[in-house]
Amino acid sequence: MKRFALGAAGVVLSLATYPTLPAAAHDYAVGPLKIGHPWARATPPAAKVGGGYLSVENTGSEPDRLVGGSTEAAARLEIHETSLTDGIMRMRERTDGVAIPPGAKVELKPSALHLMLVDLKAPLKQGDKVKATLVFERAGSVTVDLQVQGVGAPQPAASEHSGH
Ligand SMILES: [Cu+2]
Repeated sequence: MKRFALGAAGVVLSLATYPTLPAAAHDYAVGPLKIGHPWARATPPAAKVGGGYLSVENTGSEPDRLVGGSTEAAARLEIHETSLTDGIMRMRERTDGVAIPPGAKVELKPSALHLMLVDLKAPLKQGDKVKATLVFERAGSVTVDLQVQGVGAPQPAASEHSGH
């Protein structure tokens, strides 16, 4: 009886801990679009905005466009572009969205095209998962988990990205 109880506890423990392991395949698909490793950067306590990053690969033969989205973590999810002008980093909203041509893989990453979580309901904490819904003109919408990584994370910590 004692042995059985221990065994049952072990099973419960392994099930409970599984979701917290680093996800080897943290990818999503909608139609011919593949969404790779969505993540967000942890924010300082008083921050009202946070950055979200991912890749979109179009394996189909028709052009598509990321036109917007929403997130449970903030009032708005905007598409921004960072550019360096006169030595100053500036961000502007890309109201026309992001083209995803057939065969292309578009990266949303720090200091470039990115998602901006505007008016955060709470700071983004490392280790959190934040749901975000992305809307594409042709493929429709898909909900992904943004994995929150450290404040200074320049790129995903997952080993699959170490070659970048
Ligand atoms: Cu921004």
